[in-house]
Amino acid sequence: NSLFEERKQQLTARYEELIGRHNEKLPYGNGIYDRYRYPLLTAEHAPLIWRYDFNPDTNPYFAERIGVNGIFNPGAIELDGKFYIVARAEGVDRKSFFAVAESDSGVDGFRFWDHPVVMPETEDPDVNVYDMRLVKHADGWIYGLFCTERKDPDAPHGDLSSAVAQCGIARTKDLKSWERLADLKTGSAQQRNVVLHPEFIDGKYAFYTRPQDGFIDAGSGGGIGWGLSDTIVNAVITEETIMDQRYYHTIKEVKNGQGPAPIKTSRGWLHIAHGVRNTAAGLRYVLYAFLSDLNEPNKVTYAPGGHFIAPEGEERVGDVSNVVFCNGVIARDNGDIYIYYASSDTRIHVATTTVDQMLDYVMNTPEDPLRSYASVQQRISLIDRNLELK
Ligand code: M1P
Repeated sequence: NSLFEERKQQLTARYEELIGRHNEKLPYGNGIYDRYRYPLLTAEHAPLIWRYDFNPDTNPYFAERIGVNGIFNPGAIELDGKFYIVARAEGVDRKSFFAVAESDSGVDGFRFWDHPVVMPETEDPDVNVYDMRLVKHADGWIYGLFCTERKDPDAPHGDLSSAVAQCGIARTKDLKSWERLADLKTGSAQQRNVVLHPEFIDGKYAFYTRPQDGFIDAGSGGGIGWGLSDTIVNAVITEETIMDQRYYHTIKEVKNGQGPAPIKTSRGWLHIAHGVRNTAAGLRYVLYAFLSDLNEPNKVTYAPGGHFIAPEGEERVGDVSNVVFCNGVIARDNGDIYIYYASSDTRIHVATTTVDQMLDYVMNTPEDPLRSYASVQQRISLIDRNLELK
């Protein structure tokens, strides 16, 4: 039938054009990182075979059968010189799943594999899984730590929204077959944004955590936590300490969370995290960066004030507007860094920088002075030094 054929051809051509689109660095930048013109992955990048029934007998209109709502919050890893993203794909049924896309350049040409990741369940099936942090661990495995969400069994009758978030753990050698391990056990009722540190600490597996009282609200908890486990199979953290706290009137007043696993540099571990504050328009998520000690990665050594990436332009609008979120970064041996971040729970972007630029940023940007008067003093000191140089 001609309608079927016409639509199939048009959509296939449009899809290939989208995947083949060359991306370009935007001019000027801020000396810390560069943004790019186009998002790398959007719902439109989901393969047509995921969404359409290609049989004209059962789909005469070439209609979308199982839609995709968004592609966001990606984990990222480099394997044999190729760039891989494990994206959070969200169907129109609101369920998220993981899907691998690969690219040669890291800034364009990302194409999804035909099949999404089949993530095995535990005895207590996940209702929703999302936000995978990929880590090449010193033990030789690639780990994917992610949020597993289930309905709160203690929610009062009629409350169909309360959920329990915990950290799911899986490992792989090839991103294709995944071995699911037991969920991480900690003392906290809720855990999201849990990240495995790439090296052993005192012979143990080390985790960045984010304990919370409630599913959305940090309550009396929150902050980026830290804990050790003897094993990764049936991992348990018995002592969780907060290494990066929330703080009044900062970009991380309401909550914060570790982004990807930190990058090892000569000066310390380089972290990218997200900070959240509340506004009349709802929660605002921005990214911030900090450095921690090489031998004690839970000791923060440099903490620049304010955000490092905030939503701009089209990034500001989406399913959950005014959000940037990052759980994937690739640091190459030559010092180049690719920061994969998502905007407004809708699409994926890249920002590029280098280890040297990021170290310059974290070590030479003043800390948040926590009061307007002190902020003015900080700025006047910069202005006066500049006036002498003019
Ligand atoms: O909707 C914004 C983000 O909200 C959550 O972030 P956090 O765990 O810090 O509360 C996550 O669900 C994340 O996926 C989402 O992007």
